[in-house]
Amino acid sequence: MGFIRTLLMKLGLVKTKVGLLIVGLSNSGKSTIVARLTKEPVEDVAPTVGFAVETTKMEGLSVTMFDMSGNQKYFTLWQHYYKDTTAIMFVLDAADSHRFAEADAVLQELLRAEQLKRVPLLFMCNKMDLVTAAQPADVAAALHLPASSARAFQLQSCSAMQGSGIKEGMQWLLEQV
Ligand SMILES: Nc1nc2c(ncn2[C@@H]2O[C@H](COP(=O)(O)OP(=O)(O)O)[C@@H](O)[C@H]2O)c(=O)[nH]1
Ligand SMILES: [Mg+2]
Repeated sequence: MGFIRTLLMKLGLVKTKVGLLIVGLSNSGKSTIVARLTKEPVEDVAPTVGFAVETTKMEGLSVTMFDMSGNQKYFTLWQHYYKDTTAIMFVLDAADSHRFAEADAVLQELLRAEQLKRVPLLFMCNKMDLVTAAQPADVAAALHLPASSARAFQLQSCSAMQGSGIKEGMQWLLEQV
């Protein structure tokens, strides 16, 4: 983190709290990414029922993570968290191309939300350790990722299993808040 930012934080001039909304289909790897960020063993991650909330310290910031189920029946539940959301992470299982259309629907729902219009979004192209994983360019096309938009947007390849790409993605995201 830059010296100026640290100084501004000490002076109370920039935000020190981040509300991170984590969304994606079930089984995409959201909770495994959260476990990576909170340094819990990734082997212990169990399927999430409904949602989970965890707070961790990163880059001097207090990051509260709302790990939301991607199931469409929870759409209304997400909305309760929009007002506290200052950053969004969308997680995709890049190896599960059968569900790209479903993931696209969830993502478009999120992009449409008026309250989140200016909130930076990190798109995690997860499970890149699998040989069957789609390439980021193909994912960008299948999920209609914005080529340019008013919102800060970044596509990051990662493997929550191997722990690669997570730190880079989060560094970018936390610089945007
Ligand atoms: N191969 C591989 N498997 C992963 C990766 N990330 C998560 N998984 C596995 O995918 C399954 C679902 O992960 P989980 O974090 O529970 O997904 P969630 O439903 O989105 O929270 C688990 O069996 C994880 O071990 C990854 O990067 N690579
Ligand atoms: Mg989960």
